[in-house]
Amino acid sequence: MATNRTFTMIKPDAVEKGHIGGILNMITEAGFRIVAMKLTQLTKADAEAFYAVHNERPFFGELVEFMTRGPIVAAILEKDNAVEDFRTLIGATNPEQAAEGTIRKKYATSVGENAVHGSDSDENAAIEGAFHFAGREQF
Ligand code: FUP
Repeated sequence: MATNRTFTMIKPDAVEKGHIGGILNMITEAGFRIVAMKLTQLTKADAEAFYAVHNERPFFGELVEFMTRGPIVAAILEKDNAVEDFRTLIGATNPEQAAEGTIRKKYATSVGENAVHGSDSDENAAIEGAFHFAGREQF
């Protein structure tokens, strides 16, 4: 299997509640290697660009407001089959539908405040990782 990479954010809700350590522990226990990581905060323009695919949706304003309200942890993760396996680890967007043992089941509170992001394709993982990290920040 090819080794590949995905991009994640620990979102403002989870950072506010002190769940950075718990979430990183679940990520590393699941076999992901952290190849880049930082605590940062999205500007309104950053969030609008990151979620541009949703800009016609009714929740877009709330999503941008939420994602900019405090710091996030941005990280690039490496593992065989990283994108798909990380989507499995985080669970469904709506925590009520998230499987037992997933990050969102444990830490998310609603569809909007759902604790973590995970890229949905290899192509988006590369775009999202490059949005946050220079080549020399990726190990
Ligand atoms: P996911 O890939 O699981 O993060 O989910 P989506 O790409 O479908 O949605 C991106 C973000 O939009 C979610 F993390 C939360 C937000 N969202 C809402 O706030 N309301 C919705 O009904 C759907 C998504």
